[in-house]
Amino acid sequence: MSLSLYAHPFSSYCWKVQIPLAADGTEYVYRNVDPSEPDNGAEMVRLWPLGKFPVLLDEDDVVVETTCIIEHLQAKHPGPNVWIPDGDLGRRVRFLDRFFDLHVQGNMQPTVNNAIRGKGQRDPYGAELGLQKLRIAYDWLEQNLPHAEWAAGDSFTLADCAAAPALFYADWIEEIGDGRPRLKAYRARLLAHPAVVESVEGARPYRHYFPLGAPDRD
Ligand SMILES: N[C@@H](CCC(=O)N[C@@H](CS)C(=O)NCC(=O)O)C(=O)O
Repeated sequence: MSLSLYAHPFSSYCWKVQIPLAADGTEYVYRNVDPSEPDNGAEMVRLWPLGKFPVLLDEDDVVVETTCIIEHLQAKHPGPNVWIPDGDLGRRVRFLDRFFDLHVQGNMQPTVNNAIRGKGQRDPYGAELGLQKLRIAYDWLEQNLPHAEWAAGDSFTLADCAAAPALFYADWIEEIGDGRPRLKAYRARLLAHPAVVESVEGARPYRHYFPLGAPDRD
């Protein structure tokens, strides 16, 4: 068995896959696509010309899109965790996975893009619309997260793999705040999970990459 993950330690979507790999204790080779290791980035684009990461290479099988990568891991390299349960619970997990990717990550990304882009390419209106939607997403989570440890109940699933990086970085852009105690406590539980701690610590040397300036916490 040979698994390689083309990824960047600071990338939120890479955390989403690093977390289940770490939680299951799955062995793999980390191919850091940081510009300081250009061969890895070039190889990744050969495998996946769209250049989005992470990319999982399982022998000759190129697997992309984080949710699909985690499904692949569950099917081909199962460990102690069940990332997508069967039945109604599985449907809830899939929905929450979409929620964190689309409505949390998706709505913080315009603010990040706005900060990265040069003059004349910025979109402050799109960034503000994203922040409005992000606040609505926070409020929805505050109302709808279960009274349980994790997003879909008592077990740590795909939904939590998506939630951890999404809420980690979203809070740097728009603080969840004391007005949303359930969501704030959920983020804190995620950041205490050993597999998440591994990704947070792996990203620490790259915090200067955060275009808005990383806050002095977490
Ligand atoms: N839907 C994709 C999103 C992946 C994604 O956007 N990754 C970011 C890094 S966090 C990326 O590749 N950014 C570079 C780019 O968009 O070219 C997934 O779930 O894998």
